[in-house]
This record gives sequence, C-alpha cells and structure tokens, in this order.
Amino acid sequence: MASYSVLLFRLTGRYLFSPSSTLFAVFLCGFPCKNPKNVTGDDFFFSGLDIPGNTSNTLGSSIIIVDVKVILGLNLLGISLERIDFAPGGVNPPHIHPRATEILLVLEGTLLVGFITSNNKLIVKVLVKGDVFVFPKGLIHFQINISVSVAIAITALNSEKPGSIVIGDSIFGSHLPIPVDVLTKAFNVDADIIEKIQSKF
Ligand SMILES: *[C@@H]1O[C@H](CO)[C@@H](O)[C@H](O)[C@H]1NC(C)=O
Ligand SMILES: *[C@@H]1O[C@H](CO)[C@@H](O)[C@H](O)[C@H]1NC(C)=O
Ligand SMILES: CC(=O)N[C@H]1CO[C@H](CO)[C@@H](O)[C@@H]1O
Repeated sequence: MASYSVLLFRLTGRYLFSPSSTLFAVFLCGFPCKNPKNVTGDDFFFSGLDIPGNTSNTLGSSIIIVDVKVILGLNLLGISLERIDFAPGGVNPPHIHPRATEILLVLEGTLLVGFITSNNKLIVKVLVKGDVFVFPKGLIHFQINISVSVAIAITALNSEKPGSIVIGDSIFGSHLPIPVDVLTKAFNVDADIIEKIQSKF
C-alpha cells in the first residue's frame, strides 16, 4: 500500500491521501515552505542583535539564537547565528550542537574556550577581541569569561536548526530523572552526591 502510494507520487507528483490522513500522515522535519508569491524581505530578516542579553542568572551568560524559528527564510539553508553575552566570570556551560559546527568571533572581552575531542583530549584557547575559534560538530564545548569586564561573542552554526544539548541539564535535569543507580555507577560516586547535583537542576 505504501509503495503504491509512493509510485503514485512518482507518477503524478502528489500523494493520493491528504496529509491529514493518519495512515499516510507526512511528518516534516523541516518547516513547511511558504508560498513563494507571499515571501517578503521580512522572511529573511531579524533585528535586535545589538541589544545585550540578560546575564543576571546563575551562569552569568545569555544566548540569543537566530535560527529558523526566528528567520523562516533560513529553512533548509544550513546556517544560523547567535549572540552570547557573558558577565565577568560568566559561563556558557558544556554543551553540544548535534547538527552543527560552530565558529565563534569575540567582539568584546576575554574568553577561555574549549572542546573535548572524541579521544577525550581537552583543547583550550584564550581568546580576545577579534579572535575566531571553531568548535567541531557534536563535540562537548564551553566558554567562560575570564576577565573582570563583560564579554560578547557572535557565533555562526552550519545548520538552520543546530540544536543544543546542555550536558549537565541532560544528565542531571531530565524530565523523568535518570535512575540514581545509573548515575552512581556512571560517575563512581555515592547516591547522596548524585541527589545533591540533581537537586540543582
Ligand atoms: C498569498 O498570495 C496570494 C496571491 O499570490 C494571495 O491571494 C494570498 O492571500 C496570499 N496569502 C497570504 C497569507 O498573504
Ligand atoms: C534580568 O533577569 C533577572 C532575573 O530573571 C530579572 O530580575 C531582571 O529584571 C532582568 N533584567 C532586565 C533588564 O530585563
Ligand atoms: C570578576 C570575575 O568574576 N572574574 C572571574 C573571571 O573568571 C575567572 C576564571 O574563572 C575567575 O578567576 C575570576 O574571578
């Protein structure tokens, strides 16, 4: 039945069943395309990246993401942008982007940045204004402001929907927590330490 439907699609360019049919429902990973006749400049536009993010939080950092949810015209184009603000000592904690390599430009301040290779080697670098650094796709990476003044970075990512998985949030703060037994064995510590960390997320 499914192959008949696909054959019909090849022959006629359309599916026999409407997308609302549960049997042949089509689930899009990207976003549906707008009618090209209705596209305007605003579909490729965002304003406000000159405004600093609010870093009054426990991490002392803020990320403004300009991805396909913000600029619909990015759909399928494989690129997005972020502005990251850091208070003195502020941290963008260890995280990965499952779908993107990231290239970071420091606009202001001094950052210590790093990523961990698949061989478990830490690669670090201190960056100042004008410096550029690359975080390869899928690797755990972080940034910390090591100066007494604020820092600002712009990053570009080669996905319109790079995704972000914050390691601590995932491991210790998942909805439906990972069983403590899994974490005590994984980190080789007692349950009370795991429970203490879990309580922070
Ligand atoms: C899109 O453009 C068509 C004409 O090309 C127009 O009839 C229609 O109302 C437009 N739709 C929207 C949502 O603006
Ligand atoms: C920044 O965030 C803090 C904590 O959520 C809030 O109290 C404060 O009003 C915010 N500042 C601005 C300028 O929005
Ligand atoms: C002012 C301030 O918080 N400075 C901190 C910047 O980051 C370095 C490294 O973590 C800290 O040692 C400083 O105290």
